[in-house]
Amino acid sequence: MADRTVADLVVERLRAWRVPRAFGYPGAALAPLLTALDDAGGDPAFVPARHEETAAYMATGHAKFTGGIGVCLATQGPSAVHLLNGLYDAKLDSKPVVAIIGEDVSGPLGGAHEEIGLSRLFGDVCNQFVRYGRRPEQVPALLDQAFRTAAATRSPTCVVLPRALQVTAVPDLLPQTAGVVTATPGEPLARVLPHDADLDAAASLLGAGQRVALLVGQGAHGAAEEVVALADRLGAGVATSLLGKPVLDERLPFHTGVLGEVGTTAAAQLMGGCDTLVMIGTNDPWTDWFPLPGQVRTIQIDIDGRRIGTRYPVDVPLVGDAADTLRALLARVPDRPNPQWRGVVESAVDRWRADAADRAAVPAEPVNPQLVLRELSARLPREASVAVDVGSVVYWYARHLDLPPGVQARLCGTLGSMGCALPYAVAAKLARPDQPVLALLGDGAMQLNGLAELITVAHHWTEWPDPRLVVLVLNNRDQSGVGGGRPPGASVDRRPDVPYAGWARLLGLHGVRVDRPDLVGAAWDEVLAADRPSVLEAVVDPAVPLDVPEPALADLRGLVAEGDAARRVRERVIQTEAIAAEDLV
Ligand SMILES: Cc1ncc(C[n+]2csc(CCOP(=O)(O)OP(=O)(O)O)c2C)c(N)n1
Repeated sequence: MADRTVADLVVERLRAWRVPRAFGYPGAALAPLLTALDDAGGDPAFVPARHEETAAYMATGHAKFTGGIGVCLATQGPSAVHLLNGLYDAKLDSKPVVAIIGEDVSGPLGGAHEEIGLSRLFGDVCNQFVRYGRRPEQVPALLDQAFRTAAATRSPTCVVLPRALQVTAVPDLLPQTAGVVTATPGEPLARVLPHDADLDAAASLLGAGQRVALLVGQGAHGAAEEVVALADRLGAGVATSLLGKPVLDERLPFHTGVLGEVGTTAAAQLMGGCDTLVMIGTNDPWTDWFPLPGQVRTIQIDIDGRRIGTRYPVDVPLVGDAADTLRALLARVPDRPNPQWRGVVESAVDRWRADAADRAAVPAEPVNPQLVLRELSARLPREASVAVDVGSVVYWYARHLDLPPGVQARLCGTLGSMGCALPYAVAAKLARPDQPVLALLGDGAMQLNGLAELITVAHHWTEWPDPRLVVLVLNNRDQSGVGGGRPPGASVDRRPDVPYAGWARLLGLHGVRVDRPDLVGAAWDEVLAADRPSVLEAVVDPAVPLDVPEPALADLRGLVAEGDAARRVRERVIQTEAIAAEDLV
């Protein structure tokens, strides 16, 4: 039997961390590790992508859809550079990913073939942990530390493994011999709860509030019951961040929908009218749609103390798990329903829902993209996973797709990088091959990464018990970069048209092109019943307006009144915007 090598050790550590698959792009500097993965018989599997960027999105998508740690592999130089977007997505949306880079630089350093400064390149995106493996006995603990740091900090980490190290033979490592640190997989889960005094302060702040709004983010996953209990206890209205959309059943009568530019008028009105704001597990960047400065008293619940106050001034910070903290709060907050405020919120929700239906019914040339999302809403399988790209589709997803409880939907929320939906969908499908997956994207995102990753879909689909992976391409031929809403004109370059459904058929998949509003429902029925993955290409109108809700802060921008109060308000506007702008850099 061949000697056990460091590459075999790496595979063992991946297994110890229960990594089901690693996404990547092959290359010579990774060859020993890829051979070891080949020998591993699929435990873990290696999933090659068409591009390192999409491999990194797959790893991040895996983390987003499964709650596990994503793993991506690349080689030095250009291959490593390509990982960056996917890793920044993980960093900005707080997801654990481990990137393993194979390196094989020969020749004079400082200009050798494919030589780049990997530590510096990854120093920002993986600022919690970037390390080189140097000696075989370091490798198990090195990987454990990369995994544990990624999990504990909810961020990407990076390990560089020189090819020469990967091929080094290792004896069976003895525990705790000199220079050897024993490896320990697994992240010990801590229960994080705020101090009693802070919970008491939050309860008394809530007791004094008359018009309470809850803003729910992705950190509240698993806390839906507690959020609804608190809303009912206080007669509060609820809005979510874009990432928090799947947390709560959107059919609740006091659920105003997504807040922000892509969101609903009802959510903007909720923020405009409340006097008390409870932010739960959210790092929502759309601060212009938050209540006016000085309007509310605020509680923020977040498991990560570093997130407190980064988006909005906070009166009572509560650092803790969302569900546990809300339960502790519920034990202190008396029943104090407020039918009048609830009534105001519910009428805003009713008005918004009627408005949304009207918007989707407006005739367009040829199809209104909002109609396409509404027709899906009526048919969305309850066990589906939905991956959403960046572009105008986010607006339609946020406003028109009702997610039944249980449906998972994920997007590149904070980085806002195009080209993520197809790789996310692949990761979601490989994690749950017996359930349907949808990817929703524009023609630009399809051309950026989608066309290529459809090849990955075509390569894998016959292994899936439920072969449905439906790719919706909103083909508006618009290249303006603002995601529709501009009438085509001389200054707007048109995106080259591509037969997306035809490309699917060429790959042996199913493809449907729809350019009539009355056929959209039937087209959805067809792709959702297909016996293989499908592309539904909807030819939609680029001129449909995005209809951004009026932001709360807009009123203040034109403020001309003089006096101390006005100056203080202006200062807070500037301060709030500076915080938001800084965070978005
Ligand atoms: C990687 C990347 N490149 C560019 C952008 C800027 N951008 C945001 S939306 C958009 C247009 C998206 O086009 P498409 O996918 O066709 O969707 P549409 O909005 O036209 O429906 C662009 C260029 C981005 N967010 N990410």
